[in-house]
Amino acid sequence: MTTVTPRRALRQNPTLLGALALALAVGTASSTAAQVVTAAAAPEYTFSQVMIPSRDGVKLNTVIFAPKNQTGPLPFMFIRTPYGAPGDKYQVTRGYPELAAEQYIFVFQDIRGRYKSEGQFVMQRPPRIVDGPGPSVDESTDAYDTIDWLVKNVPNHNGKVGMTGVSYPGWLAAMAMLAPHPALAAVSPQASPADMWMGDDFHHNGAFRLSYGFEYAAMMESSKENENFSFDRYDTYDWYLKLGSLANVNTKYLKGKIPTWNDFAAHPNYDAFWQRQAMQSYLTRVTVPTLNVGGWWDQEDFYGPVHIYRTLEKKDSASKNFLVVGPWNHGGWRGAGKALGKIDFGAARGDEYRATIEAPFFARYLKGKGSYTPAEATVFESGSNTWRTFTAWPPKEAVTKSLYFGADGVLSMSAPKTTGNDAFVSDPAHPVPYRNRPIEPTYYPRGSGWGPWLTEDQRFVQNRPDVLSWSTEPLTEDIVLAGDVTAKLQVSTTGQDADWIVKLIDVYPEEYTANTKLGGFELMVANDVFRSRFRESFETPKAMVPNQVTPVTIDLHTQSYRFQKGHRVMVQLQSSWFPLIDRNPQTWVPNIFEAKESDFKAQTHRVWRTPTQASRVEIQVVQP
Ligand code: PG9
Repeated sequence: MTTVTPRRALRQNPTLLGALALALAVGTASSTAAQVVTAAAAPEYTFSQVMIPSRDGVKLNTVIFAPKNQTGPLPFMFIRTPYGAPGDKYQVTRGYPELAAEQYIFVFQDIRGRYKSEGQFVMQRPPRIVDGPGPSVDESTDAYDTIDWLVKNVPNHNGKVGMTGVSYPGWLAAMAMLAPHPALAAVSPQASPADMWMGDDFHHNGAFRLSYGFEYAAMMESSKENENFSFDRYDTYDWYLKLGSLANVNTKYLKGKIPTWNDFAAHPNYDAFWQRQAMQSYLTRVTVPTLNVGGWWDQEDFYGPVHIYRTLEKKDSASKNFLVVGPWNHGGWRGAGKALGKIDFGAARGDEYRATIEAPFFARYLKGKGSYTPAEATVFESGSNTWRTFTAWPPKEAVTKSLYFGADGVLSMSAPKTTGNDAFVSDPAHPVPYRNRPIEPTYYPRGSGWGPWLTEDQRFVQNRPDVLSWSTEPLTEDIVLAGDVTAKLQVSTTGQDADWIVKLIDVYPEEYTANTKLGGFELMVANDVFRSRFRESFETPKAMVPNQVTPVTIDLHTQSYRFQKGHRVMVQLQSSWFPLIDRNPQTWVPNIFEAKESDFKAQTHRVWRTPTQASRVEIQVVQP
């Protein structure tokens, strides 16, 4: 039996406050100073539904909401989605209250092959090669053809189109700007993935995101409309463990019918399949003003927005490419965004962002209203809970400091003076859970722990024998992380492959008077996984030599975070994160999707601290 997904409901009715009237004093001296757009009195709409033809004849279901009290020509706000175009105005008034108040003609479209649109769905259809061989359509041409139809057929518009969307819709917005229609005047890709193998939904550094990859592929490709995989138990940790080898997915459940799962299994390395899908190589110019938006604790697509920003920034001679990152999970800025899990960010940061950045950005570029230009980089500094702006990201003034792993669990800024190692046994039969059990399916039931898991208190694994940790003394002054975080490990294993998961953590003081319930809380600030087989090449994996000390570098991405005086900085290291990441057999198999049960073996892993080759986490910091 299958369960109809609440995902569509989530997409269409995110937890929003409805009409907002914000008069915000945002952050500190370095905060964003911008025109505030209020969201009172969202208008009523004239609703129409049309099948818009694309160049190959496939018709795309499109719904148009034109404000009834429209007094003059308006721009379009165009959102393409695989999750079902809305049938009522609430997607507009609740999802985009400030833009609704500002007045746009809202247009939503089902992409080809999904919901009421014709054609074949292809997961993240790779862009066509313009004027080259291969298909003549892609998501960019579908956006182009629709915009062309809109400007020719819908009355009372001003000739300008904006596009936005979160996640898959964000990616679709980014695709539209590759070869934009002349009417496309501004785009805000939000939480858009950029590279599914390197760092977004499906893999991180080649380590397969099992629970997400499996559940998302099944949800999207079991039918034209979202359809969740039905688990036979509440705690999916048990289900995935019992599954055993990934080969069982097709044998027992999907039966070869889900193309994306088949692609996962057929392309375990960073081969032409993944490279062709990754966005980086297509981002060769900034075609329209681009507002890239992401969340520091995005559990799905954090790699994407930062990489799209950084890639475009290299070509941004006209200064039209901007970055905003706030204290949110996946799409958290479409709601109030005041808190995530137990962590409170002091005010409704999502409301602030939408009113003071997003609405003025579109008002300027689509309506010629005001002169607002976003700062190059607007980032929320969690810890101190302030918005900060920078002229570059990472900031030009940031310097790199090392946090060295020492003996007896000590983390310090001094390199070790003697050689040693910390060892643990990693047993694939008992993988470390990535979040507190029970681990509900990703998107249901409502309140599944998936959304806020990156802010969970890491004490839940602290004392496991297969989780190492190093910690500083309580800080005597603030450390302000503003920029990149990189783990540089020296490791060995008795096996031939191993995963390394590194977590940079803020440890709250035991007596935390601001909120006694958070005393000693361990908040993850940066993290990621690396699969050893890819240490030299993502295209060509290579076994580890048993017991040979080997360097492994892990990109822990980027952050803006103030470790406050009195807090401690901690690094935790472990070798499994289950079932977020599939289990590494730890013996050599060319393709883990084909591993046999007998290939999975417990191994001893070591993390080395040699004066000349010290394991450490490097952080970019600015003056407190
Ligand atoms: N993270 C989802 C996704 C985007 C693109 C491809 C696959 C998955 C989403 O929330 O849309």
